[in-house]
Amino acid sequence: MATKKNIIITCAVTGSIYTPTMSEHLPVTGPEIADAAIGAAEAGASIIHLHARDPETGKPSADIDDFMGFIPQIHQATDAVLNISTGGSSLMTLDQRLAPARHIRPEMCSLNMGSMNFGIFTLKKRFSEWKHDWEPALLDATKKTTFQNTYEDIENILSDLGNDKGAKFEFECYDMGHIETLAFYFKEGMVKGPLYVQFVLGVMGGIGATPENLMAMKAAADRLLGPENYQFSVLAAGLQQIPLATMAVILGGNVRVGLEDSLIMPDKQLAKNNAEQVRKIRAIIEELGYLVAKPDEARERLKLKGRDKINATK
Ligand code: KMH
Ligand code: ZN
Repeated sequence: MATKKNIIITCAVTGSIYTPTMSEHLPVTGPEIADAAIGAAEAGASIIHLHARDPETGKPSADIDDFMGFIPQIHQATDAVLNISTGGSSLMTLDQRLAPARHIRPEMCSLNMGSMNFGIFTLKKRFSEWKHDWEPALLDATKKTTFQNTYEDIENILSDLGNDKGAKFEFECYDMGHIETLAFYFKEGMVKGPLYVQFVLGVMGGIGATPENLMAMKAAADRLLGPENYQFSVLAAGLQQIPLATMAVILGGNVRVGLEDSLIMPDKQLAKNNAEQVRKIRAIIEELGYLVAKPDEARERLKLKGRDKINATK
């Protein structure tokens, strides 16, 4: 973008990668996810990226009732943009993954720009005892499954959630080819601007979390999409979360933090909650002389349909 805008902080509060054994602070129940989201919004996140979990076991869930255990509360308590995942988890079918966003008709949802290996099995060796049997089984499953996002899947999501239900997308790009795919749909006119591109670094199967890779992703997006057509955000997994988010700010982008992407703080201690990560990146943003964007600025810049147009009830 030509002029420097305030920084949009997205907070992804629970996700489907980490499991309850890995951190006692991972939000699991409806009230926990609602508290996490409200705390993150109060700390300065303008977009909240949401997955649900089974409240008994913490297993990733695509059940609308589980989403409704926190959506109304967050919608009532904050004016943050609610961004519903369409990625779900590796054990869900595409229809299961899309059901929550189809119901909620959110202002934003994620759209993963290609099929890929999505390995989280390496996390298994860090633990010997598990709170739930599903945890090691889910990690193992990622050795023999792919995260499916075919061209047809992408087109169905663009058409159903975008054209029909008015959502804008967080385009999740885990590698250069995903930016090429986004550029293809942009040039075809199936994706309309302004684009919000999430550079995802550090997922095994995607590009690694290094400064050089982030520079290369940005250069590819500038060349393929045109700098005037997109805004970007950076999500880096694990310990690189805050360093690469800082680099995103310096490069003119936006940031995503939250326990979906990293359970820890830069000092390697477990984050006690999502707000702690939001406060950390906000302090860095402000130290660097920038401001954080409020939700209505995010709405305006991303041309979102408005918080009154979502279905935040059962
Ligand atoms: N878990 C992140 C690496 C989605 O929800 O659609 C990417 C993500 C995918 O947030
Ligand atoms: Zn997600």
